Amino acid sequence: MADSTPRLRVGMVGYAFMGAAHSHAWRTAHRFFELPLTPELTAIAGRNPAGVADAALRMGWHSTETDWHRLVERDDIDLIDICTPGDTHREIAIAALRAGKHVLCEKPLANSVAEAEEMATVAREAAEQGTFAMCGFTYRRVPAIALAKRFVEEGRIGQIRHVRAQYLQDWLSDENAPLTWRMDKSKAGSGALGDIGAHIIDLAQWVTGSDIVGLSAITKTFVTERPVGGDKVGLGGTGASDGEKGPVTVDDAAAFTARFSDGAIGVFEATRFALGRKNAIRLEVNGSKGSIAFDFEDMNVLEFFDGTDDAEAQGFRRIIVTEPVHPYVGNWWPAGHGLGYEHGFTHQVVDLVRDLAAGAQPRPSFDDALQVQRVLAAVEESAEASSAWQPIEKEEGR
Ligand code: SOE
Repeated sequence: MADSTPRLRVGMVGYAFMGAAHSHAWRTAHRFFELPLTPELTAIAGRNPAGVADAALRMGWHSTETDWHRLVERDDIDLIDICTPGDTHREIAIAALRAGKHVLCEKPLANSVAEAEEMATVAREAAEQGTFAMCGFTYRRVPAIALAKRFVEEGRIGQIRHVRAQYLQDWLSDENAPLTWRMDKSKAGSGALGDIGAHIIDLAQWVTGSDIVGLSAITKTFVTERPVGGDKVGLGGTGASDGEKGPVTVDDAAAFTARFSDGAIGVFEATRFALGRKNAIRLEVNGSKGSIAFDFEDMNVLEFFDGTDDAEAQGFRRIIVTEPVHPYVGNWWPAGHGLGYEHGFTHQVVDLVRDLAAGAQPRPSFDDALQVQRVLAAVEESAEASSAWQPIEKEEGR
């Protein structure tokens, strides 16, 4: 029988790593979750005609464009999904919103606070007309992280005192790993800071429900030149190089201490040089009543310490977050079977589609992402000023 659910016709820009993850989510969400709108993979855009045609075939898109402007102009598209490097986000997002298309934009929102402010302003105006923008901080939708937030909201952690957040990768540890766009400030805005530090900033603020109000930071570029010739898509590139080297213009690692609006203190670290750590997003929160700890390398588990338990029975418990009562999990497999990296993207589509159908602002909004951008900028400013304390302006739009 034909599916009579109205369609959400999606146009995606970019088809590398994030494009593949988003395509999977658009294809999958309505097959596991009941959605008020069925996503349709209407068109995909990329500059290389052969590359985009191949991507469309592999990822299930119905048509292609070689210029994103065409995608934005098409009247058979309801939402533009931006999966390109940060230097293109502002222009595409603003054009799409002004054309009356909803937007999902990869993180970090932009390459500077000024760009992010402009995007947030246009998004606020568009929201008044019922056109919405969302930023893709997908890890919010990992069930164990969503459960951590639920525990905070239920008061199980009490008054939060400490936030410890790390995002550890190691794919640049090898000094001969080739140069890619992620090491080019003009394309990526910053290095480990914006690429992965942005995720832990967003997670820490979202889980605790409290904003970073000031910080002191250091950044470091360990390897200042790398072989050119890497591909432009994945993380490590092809490695094909004739010995020529080019400059790395971003940070390899960033670390900072922070104060939160609710009085908690935080310690943050983002690096691509933590040899042996592949995608270790670690978040630990200690409060007056309990603690929670998460590590993405064991992503189906949330550790929880309940300080109200009898002293003799106290200890961190390891909650396997695969029960139907846990966030998002009931729509997938029987308990204990586990979810993976891609499910966060699928849950992002689920929440986005439900909000759009309800005429509600999906979160994280561009205002939420602008606040993260202010923290990123403060880290860079502090690092440049010998770690001087940087206060962070409160984001009024949130
Ligand atoms: C590369 O460091 C990267 O792909 C990030 O860009 C993603 O946001 C993160 O989820 C995984 O690592």
